[in-house]
Amino acid sequence: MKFYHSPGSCSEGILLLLAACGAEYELIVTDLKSGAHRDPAYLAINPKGKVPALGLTDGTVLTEWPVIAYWLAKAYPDAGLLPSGLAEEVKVMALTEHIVSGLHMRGSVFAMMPQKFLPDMTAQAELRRYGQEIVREGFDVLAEQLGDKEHLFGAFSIADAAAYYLISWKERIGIEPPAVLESYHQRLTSISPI
Ligand SMILES: N[C@@H](CCC(=O)N[C@@H](CS)C(=O)NCC(=O)O)C(=O)O
Repeated sequence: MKFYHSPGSCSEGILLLLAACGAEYELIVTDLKSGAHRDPAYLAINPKGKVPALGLTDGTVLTEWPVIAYWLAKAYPDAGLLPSGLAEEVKVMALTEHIVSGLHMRGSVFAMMPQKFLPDMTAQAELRRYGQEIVREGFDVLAEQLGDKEHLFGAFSIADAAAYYLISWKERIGIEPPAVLESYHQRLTSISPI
């Protein structure tokens, strides 16, 4: 497999899952800062111009964080990245989706890059505050779900890998997570391959 990754981006969460699966893959750094994701060669692989992307051995390219995570969970069942039973599985999927589509794509993107959306500085500050509020509420949801467990749903799951990359951005977002998430994030960092 080929894994297209940019350091510091959400693809770091997928790296955590690849390590948990013991998957063999070639790491292809597609650095967002240098604009490599807009190169025609990369757009031919993922026309959406985003990371992560996972090229499978049959030539299929998987995109979208929750989809790649779901595929890994199903392709490497021994890693136990999703609980057994549909009712439990969809709870993990729902929180994963909330982290990626809600807290990352709306909250953190507005908080970290308001200038991408609005030219006016005052409006940018307002959008940043709006994004921060989404993440602040999201961190509270994660802290509540975590409680005194080691991982969000007890055993390590795809939701933890999503939470891992989001919490890694706390300084750029400008929100301090609750203390319980800080120690949880340190535990996840200790199993990260990078
Ligand atoms: N919906 C996509 C979003 C992925 C995404 O936003 N990736 C960011 C890095 S964290 C990216 O590639 N940004 C480049 C850009 O938007 O130009 C997914 O779930 O994978």
